[in-house]
Amino acid sequence: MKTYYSRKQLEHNAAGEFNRGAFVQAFERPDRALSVLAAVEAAHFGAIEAPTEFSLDPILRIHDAAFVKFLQTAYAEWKAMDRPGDALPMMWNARVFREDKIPESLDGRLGYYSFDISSAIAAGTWDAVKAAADVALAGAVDISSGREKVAFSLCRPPGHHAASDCYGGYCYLNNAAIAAQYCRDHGANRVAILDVDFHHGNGTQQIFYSRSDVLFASLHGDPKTEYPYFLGYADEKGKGEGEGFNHNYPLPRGTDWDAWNAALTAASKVVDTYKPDALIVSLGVDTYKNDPISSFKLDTQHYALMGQAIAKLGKPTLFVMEGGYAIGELGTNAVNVLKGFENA
Ligand code: Q9C
Ligand code: ZN
Repeated sequence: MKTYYSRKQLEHNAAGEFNRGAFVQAFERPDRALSVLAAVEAAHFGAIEAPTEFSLDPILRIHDAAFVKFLQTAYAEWKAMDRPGDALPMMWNARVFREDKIPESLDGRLGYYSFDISSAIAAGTWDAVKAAADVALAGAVDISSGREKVAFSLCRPPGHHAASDCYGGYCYLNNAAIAAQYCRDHGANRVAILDVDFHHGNGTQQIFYSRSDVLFASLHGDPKTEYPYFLGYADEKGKGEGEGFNHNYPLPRGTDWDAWNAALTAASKVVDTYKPDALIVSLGVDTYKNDPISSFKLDTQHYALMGQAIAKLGKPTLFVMEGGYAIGELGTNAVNVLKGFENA
């Protein structure tokens, strides 16, 4: 299996994040990518390549142009105002304001374009998120052209929380959505996105909610108790043209492999019935029992079973790395999915 990876992705390095009232080391840090890279190397999977540089066009098929511009300039604007540290929002549009005004000031735009405080914009953020999108696109080229049956895009920062014009949850550009759209624009009539990250992929859902050409199926912690709290319920089925093409499987705290696998079987049926030309897997392994910010109980050996089940769908498949914060075991768990897929 070919892996795409870019060292530029290490350049996003937040000074820290707020967790339970304390400013702590960022959970989403450069070491995450290095953990996965080391495990891929140790598995002798085949070539690990840097992506070619794509233009902004495939990103702008998914994301709003002013939003992308904002991501590119926000840090420089922050520093031009002599602010310390990373650019962080201090206020959000919380239902009680009007939504048709984009503020001029940077503080206003930080609040307008984000949904949480956990996603700092630091010096290298834009270069890293652009590289991660390129990593996803390189994999999309391979599977949409038929050159490869499967590929792994080792993306970091992750992407599935990023909506068309809103960032958060450590995500800035939606790598999986950008890859899915690239496949649509290069021969695939239908693309399915299977999101196995612990958290609901609210950004991916929002992007494709009114569309029938990209199916979204997500297994995740129940938003009643888990981040991102405001989306991911089972009754979110898609709207208009997209009705019936969005499938959420919220699961309770403490969910173990058996219960998780039952939901995977249900989601797999939905994907299979859809008959996609390509499958994108939003591969988060924060379902792991020792993940520091999640509450499922999957163990290392279960990730190979997950990969096996995904292989049974028999589709050209692109794995796009999302979350996973138990950095010591992150690489092993992610690569176990890939091994399970390869050995199926
Ligand atoms: N400060 C992904 O797994 N909540 N994102 C953090 C601790 C944010 C997770 C709470 C969790 C985002 C891609
Ligand atoms: Zn996650």
